[in-house]
Amino acid sequence: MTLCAATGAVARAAQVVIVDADTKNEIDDPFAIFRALAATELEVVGLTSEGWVQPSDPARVAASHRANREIVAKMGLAGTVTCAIGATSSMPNRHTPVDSPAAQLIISTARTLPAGQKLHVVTTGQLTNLASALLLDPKIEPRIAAYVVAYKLAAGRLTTDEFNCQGDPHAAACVLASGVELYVMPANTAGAYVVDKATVDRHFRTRGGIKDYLVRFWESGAPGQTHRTLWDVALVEAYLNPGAATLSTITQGGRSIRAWTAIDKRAMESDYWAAADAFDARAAAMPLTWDSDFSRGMRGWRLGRGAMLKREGARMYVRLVGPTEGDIADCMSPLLQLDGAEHEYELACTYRTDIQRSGLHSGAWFIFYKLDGDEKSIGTWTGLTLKKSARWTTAKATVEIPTGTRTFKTAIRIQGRKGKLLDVRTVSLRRIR
Ligand SMILES: [Ca+2]
Repeated sequence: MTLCAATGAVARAAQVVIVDADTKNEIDDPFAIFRALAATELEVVGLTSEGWVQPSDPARVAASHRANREIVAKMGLAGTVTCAIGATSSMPNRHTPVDSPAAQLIISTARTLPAGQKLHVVTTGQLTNLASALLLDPKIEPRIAAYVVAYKLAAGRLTTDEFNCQGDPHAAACVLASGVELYVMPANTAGAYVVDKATVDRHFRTRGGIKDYLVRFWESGAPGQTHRTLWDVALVEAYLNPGAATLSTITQGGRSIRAWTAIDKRAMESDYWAAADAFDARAAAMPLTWDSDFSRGMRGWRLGRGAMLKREGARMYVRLVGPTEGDIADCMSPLLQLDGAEHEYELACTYRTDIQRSGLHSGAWFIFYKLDGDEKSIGTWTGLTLKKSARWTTAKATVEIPTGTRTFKTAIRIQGRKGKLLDVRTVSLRRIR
C-alpha cells in the first residue's frame, strides 16, 4: 500500500468497487453480491442499497440494507465492507438528486482515489444512488466507471422500458445523459442467465454461512421454482470475465456507451461455481493467509531482518535476502489459536528462489512452530523446504497438529546463503482434517 502524502489518497493494488443493489427485490442480487465479494481481484469497500418500483416506499430500501448487512456478516466481511443505506425515494426529476449515506459513500470513495484510478460502481437495481452522487458532486464523474444491469437494447438503442429503469426513470435518464464511463448489461441480454436450483443445492446446501443463506433466499423468494433467471449475476460475471460476454459500443445522445449484446452463459456459470467453491477454502484458511493483494496490509505478518515488500506490475510480494553466513532473514506469521485437538493443515505458497539446496534450518524454507499452552514445542520438528525455481512455482506441505497444540505459527526463512533471494507471493493455510 502506497500513501500519497500530497493528497492523502491511497493507491490500492486491487480494483476498488462499490456494489449498489436492490437486494431484497429479487433473488439474483444476493447471488451477484456474493460473487463480487468473493472476487480476490476486487477490493469491495461498500455495499449500498436501493428500493424498487414506483411509488417509492422507504421500507424497501431498508429491507435491502438489512439483507446487505446479513450478507456481509455471513461472509465474515463486517468491518471490511461498509453497508450504507440508499435513497428512500426515487428522483423527482432528472436534475434533482436524492441524498443518502449511499450517495455520500460513492462520492467520498471516488474523491479519495488518486488521479488515474477510477471507482467502479456496480449497480444491480435502480440507478438512484449513482445518479444522485453524480448530481451532488459533478467533479466525481471522471473518477467513476459505472457497470449497470438496466435498460433494454432494441435495434441498437438503449431504452428505459425496463424494470430497474422504471423504478426511477429520472435516474435512468440522468445516467444515460451524463458523461460517466458507462457499461450496460441490458435486461434482455442478461435474461439468458438461467440457473438450475439443483445446481445451487449441489454447491451451497448444508455448506453453512453465506451458502445456506443463499439457498434460503432462493426458497423464500422463489418458492418451488426449479429454474430462475439471475440477471444481476450476468452483470457481475461479464464485469469480472470480459471473455464471457460480447461488449459493443453504442452511440446514443451524442455519447458513447458500452453495452453487452450476448453472454456465454456456460463460461459464466462455470466461473461462478469455481469462485464459490474457492471461497470456502479461503474462509477456512483466512488466519495465516495472504496473497499478492496487499491493499489490506500483511494481515498480521511481520517483515523481519532481510525481508522487504517488492512490486512487479500490479503484484506485490515479499523478498528475503540471504544474510551473512549463519544468520537468518525471516518474515513471521501471526499466531493461529488452536483448540488442542488433533488436526491436519495444508500449507501452500507461491515462490521463486535462486537457492540451490535447502533443508530444515538451511537455505529457503518455512519453519513451523507448534506450541502447547506453556509455549513449549510439541510433536516433531517439521517445515517446508523450497526447491530452486527461477519461475513462480507452488510448494505444499501437510502440517500435522498433534493433540495438545494450542498455537501454530510459521515463518518464511533464509538461513545462510549470503546475497541469495527468496520471493514469496502467496501463502495459504487450510485445515484439511
Ligand atoms: Ca436487482
